[in-house]
Amino acid sequence: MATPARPKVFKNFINGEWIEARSGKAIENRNPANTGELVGMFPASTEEDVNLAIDAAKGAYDKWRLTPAPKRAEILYRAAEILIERKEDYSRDMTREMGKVLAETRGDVQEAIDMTYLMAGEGRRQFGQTTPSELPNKFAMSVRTSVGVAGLICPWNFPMAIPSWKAMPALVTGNTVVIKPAEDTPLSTYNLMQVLSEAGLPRGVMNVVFGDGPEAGAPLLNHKDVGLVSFTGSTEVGRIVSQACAPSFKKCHLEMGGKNIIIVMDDANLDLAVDGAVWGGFGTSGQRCTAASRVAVHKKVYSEFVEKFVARVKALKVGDGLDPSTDMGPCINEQQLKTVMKYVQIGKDETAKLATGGNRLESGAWGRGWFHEPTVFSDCDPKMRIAQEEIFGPVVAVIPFEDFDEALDIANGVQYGLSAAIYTRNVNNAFRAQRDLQTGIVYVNAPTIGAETHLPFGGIKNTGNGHRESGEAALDFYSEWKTVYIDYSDRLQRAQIDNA
Ligand code: UN1
Repeated sequence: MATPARPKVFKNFINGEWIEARSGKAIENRNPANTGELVGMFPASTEEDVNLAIDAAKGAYDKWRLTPAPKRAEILYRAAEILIERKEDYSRDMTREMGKVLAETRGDVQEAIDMTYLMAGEGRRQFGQTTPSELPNKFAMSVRTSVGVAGLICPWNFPMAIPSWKAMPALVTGNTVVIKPAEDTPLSTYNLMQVLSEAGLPRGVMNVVFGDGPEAGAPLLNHKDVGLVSFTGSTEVGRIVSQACAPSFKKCHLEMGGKNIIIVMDDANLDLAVDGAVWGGFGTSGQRCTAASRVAVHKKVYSEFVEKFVARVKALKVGDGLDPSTDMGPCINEQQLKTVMKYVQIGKDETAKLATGGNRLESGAWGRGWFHEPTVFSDCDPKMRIAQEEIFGPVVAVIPFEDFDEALDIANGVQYGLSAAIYTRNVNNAFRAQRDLQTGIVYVNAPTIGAETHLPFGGIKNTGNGHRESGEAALDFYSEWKTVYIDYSDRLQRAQIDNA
């Protein structure tokens, strides 16, 4: 199926129709590599639009939850097939609205495809338990049930992957959805919605409301008909989301900040570790929750590592992600670029050593976008702000350490706990690290990025609130357990405790 032409002026998708926002106002979606290019105008939705979307989702819920899960899944299979056909077009759309290089936006669409297939498979699984009862002629089991209307609030850094992480498990377990994409990357969610609609998703089952967080996201948090909320974004906003969900006891999943580390031991394959640090630190311009924004290196190999790492970082080509020779694209927007510049100044003031980078790129074509040099600070103290706070940009802090225990203390000495990596050939240290690193994800001899869709994704400490996305773990968030006892004895049987 060929990709349909995308309009320039977009609408919300509510109850199976593309409709204008009540406010009549729009938000510009511009290319961060070339701000002169307008990708599209998207609705600036408000509470009225969100309420309409929630009503539609509520109206569609009973029929959808009663549709057999394997039938729900067939729609997901079809959606995945269409995504495969349109992968190239949607990847290009994504690079234009988000800036990351084409190889990475292809990966983003691929991640959506993988997640859609995975969750389609769950249509025929969603296993519960059957177990003996303590009483004769009695059957005991547990089944997953849907929750209701799911409110999904998405970030801009994985514009199709993360909406699919949330929408696919929500849909296959029988929930209906209202999704609010990030205002910087609405087109990729438009594309995903278009595909699901063509794949046969019934009207009202998934609704898209475009707009910003306070106007179009917040109304999802307080609405009595929303049963669960999933949010990916900053820890600061996550706290607001959590508090807003608390009074009505909404199920609330939060995926927030990270300050992920790569530990390089003295027995590591140093070239491999350099490869990992470059990719982990500067892939997606450092704009991943899982980005390796800290690299801790054993003193014995410190100078050799820094020399090799800095040489590789200096050679990265920054530019428009549609150019195949580009290694790293721009920051997502002006505000994010300013945050990066602010932290570079903080690093200098803290007297970290600026090993490379440190400047906005403004000459020539760079001047049209939000570009920043890939930047490395070396000789960092682990307590420095650049080694503690999430920057979400192309800035890496390199920290020397004396021994394994100190490396672990550095790794765990931050408020976040998403992803960590260790490069070592010592099996004992590898196993100790996977046990003692306080993160939801650990890599050995691989960088902090690159999570696969069929395993749990998420973090501890100020990164998460106890739930996981991806894999079977996602089903635990998007469904409720129901325990069912069937007594076929034809008499009142009291449970063991009531007969004691
Ligand atoms: C994110 O950084 O927000 O593991 C998600 C990875 C990707 C997902 C990252 N598969 O880097």
